[in-house]
Amino acid sequence: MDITAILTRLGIQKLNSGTSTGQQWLTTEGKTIDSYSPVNGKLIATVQTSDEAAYETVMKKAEEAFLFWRSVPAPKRGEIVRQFGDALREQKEDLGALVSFEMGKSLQEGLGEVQEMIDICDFAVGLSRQLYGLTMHSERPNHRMYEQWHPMGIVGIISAFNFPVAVWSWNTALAWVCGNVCVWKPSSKTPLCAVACQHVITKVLKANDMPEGISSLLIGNAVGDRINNDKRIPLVSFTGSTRIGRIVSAAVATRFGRSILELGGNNAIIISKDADLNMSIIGAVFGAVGTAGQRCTSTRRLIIHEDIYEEFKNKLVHAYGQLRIGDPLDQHNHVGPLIDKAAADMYVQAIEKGKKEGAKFVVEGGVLNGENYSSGCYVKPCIAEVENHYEIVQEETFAPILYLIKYKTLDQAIAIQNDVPQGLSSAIMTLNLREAEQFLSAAGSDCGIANVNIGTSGAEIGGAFGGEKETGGGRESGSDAWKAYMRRQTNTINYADSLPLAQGIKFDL
Ligand code: UN1
Repeated sequence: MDITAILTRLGIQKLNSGTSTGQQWLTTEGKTIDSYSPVNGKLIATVQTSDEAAYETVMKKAEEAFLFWRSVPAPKRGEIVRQFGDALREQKEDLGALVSFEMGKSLQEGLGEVQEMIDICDFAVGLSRQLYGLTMHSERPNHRMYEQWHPMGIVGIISAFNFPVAVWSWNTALAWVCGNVCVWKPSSKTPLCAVACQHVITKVLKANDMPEGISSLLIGNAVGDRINNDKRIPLVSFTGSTRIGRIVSAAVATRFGRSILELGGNNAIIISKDADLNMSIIGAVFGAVGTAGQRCTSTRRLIIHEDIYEEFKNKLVHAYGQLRIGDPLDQHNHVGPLIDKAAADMYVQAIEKGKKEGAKFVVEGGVLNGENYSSGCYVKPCIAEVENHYEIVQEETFAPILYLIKYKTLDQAIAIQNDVPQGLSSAIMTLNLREAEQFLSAAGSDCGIANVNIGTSGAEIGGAFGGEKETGGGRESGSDAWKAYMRRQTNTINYADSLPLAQGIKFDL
């Protein structure tokens, strides 16, 4: 794969030249971030961070752009998003390859991520004609009541490395059709994916004579704090760890801003004795090792019925024996690298902590060495038998470590599934209708996502995405998640020739 050619086609040129390229993000001047590929450990490019002056310039442009954009009819805003989706279709191969190379996920998953962007654009275009409010009957004669949804202003989007482009697009496509403008702080681990997306949208905005402040990019960790504390940003959508999410949420709440939080998961699949075991193996293995266990929806725990526990465990161990680990751009490999060496260290520490607490590894882990693994980021997916209360099992480790837990009754399995601080995704594998319905009932899974005969990851964009408890409670993407990006206004109109008061109150002068 010729990464320089891909970057050039994406509008990112003259890498590492040491001189300004005319694109504000790519230079070795000022404070910079180096983007290394976890695929081969090599430097891809150096990106300039946004300093205070750049931040203020972006915010001024965003404020100005909002004054214009909020009055553009929503279906016209949808037309811009439609063109953005089309531009993404044209650049899908290159952008997917860049996602794969900079983040380390498989090429298929990189392309899948760009597909999610295209899909959310289509969804948002339709939505731009469906920002419906309700009408109500007034208790007063000759009065009309209804509600409208208005844009909020500048939306701050802080996204994570694991979905370097899709999660931004879920937020931004909805925010735009709702009439907001967006400032985006991507993960400092994947800045080039963000620069590439910014190029795509900038071209679309230019071609339509739209203000550039509709979509802005701000790079560097300091920007996150700035966004969280900036009163000019009424809504912050944050994707990342529960630890940082707690800080974001407190900072935004202190200034009475709104936040959408999509934080850690600790997702489990219950494998019933009535499950289709072959389907369950595929769901469990993809859930646990896909994206090298770095999705917030990754399967972390399998809660397996005691009658099939040994059989399922053996099948799983066998399946793990077939996994090919290596260059994610090679379609023969199943598992690519972790994002960086620090992530590999955290994986090693989690295994050690698990062992101290009593975890029994049935497939051992370890960091891989050798020519094909020179980045130091490739690790072996592993499996351990544990008890749910172990500290390490209660935490989210962003790596392919899968925990096995045994159960006797479905009530017990559901209790185990719910007995973690997080509440993002969950699943049951069963062909038994009663079990499936119990799992989905109010007394069942406490997660934002609950699936039957599907794994925990790979949600479609059409549903609302997010979770409960320490996952933060936010919802993004499909269904009516758009409402979080708008302010609701209740309007009462009096067309009578008198002024009757509500609740029958009399006030005669
Ligand atoms: C995330 O890991 O932050 O459901 C998002 C999935 C993907 C999105 C994951 N569609 O696995």
